[in-house]
Amino acid sequence: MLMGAAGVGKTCIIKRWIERRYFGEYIPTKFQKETTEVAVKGKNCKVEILDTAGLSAYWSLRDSFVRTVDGIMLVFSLNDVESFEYLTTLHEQVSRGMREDSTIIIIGNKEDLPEDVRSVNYHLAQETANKLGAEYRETSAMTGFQIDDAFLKLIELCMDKRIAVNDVPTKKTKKGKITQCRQQ
Ligand SMILES: Nc1nc2c(ncn2[C@@H]2O[C@H](COP(=O)(O)OP(=O)(O)OP(=O)(O)O)[C@@H](O)[C@H]2O)c(=O)[nH]1
Ligand SMILES: [Mg+2]
Repeated sequence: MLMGAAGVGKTCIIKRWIERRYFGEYIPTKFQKETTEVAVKGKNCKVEILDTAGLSAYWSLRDSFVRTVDGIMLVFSLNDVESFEYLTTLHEQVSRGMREDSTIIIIGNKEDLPEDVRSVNYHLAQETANKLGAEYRETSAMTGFQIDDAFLKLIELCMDKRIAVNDVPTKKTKKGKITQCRQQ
């Protein structure tokens, strides 16, 4: 699921990944689902991507799906400091609602823009992501920069976390009964 302020590029990021093209026109999203398939760690994965609204009128729909997803991309735009500041609030809300075995990655989009219009520097964004315990990637839906990497990283993290949280090893008792034990 992609979340973040309006106009940061969530829909363009998805279109770049799935359709390998840049869709530059801005049409505000209400809520939509896209599907694709990708090989990760030698396994074919069917990936469902939820594209959510930055506009607050549609947030109730967005928020009702938080608990259902394996991974969340929190997206801000590198030339929009308010969209970056909003991430901390969003992260707090999402962390309360999401499942224990789901994962968050933070994305600074519009990396193609020149330095003079950039208002969030790499180190600040990386430091914030560290504090929130999330990976950070800078992407450009326009050029395709790190788009594959961002999605593949999130999918890998989702797979690893799911295994770590849900892998409950079994052991045999003296009577041969199988019991489950949590890892320490
Ligand atoms: N320069 C640049 N512009 C981008 C990039 N990605 C998106 N844009 C522009 O940003 C605008 C908004 O992109 P969207 O993908 O529609 O934004 P969104 O986050 O889905 O917006 P909502 O659906 O309203 O939440 C578009 O007009 C794009 O042209 C990028 O990587 N670089
Ligand atoms: Mg959109």
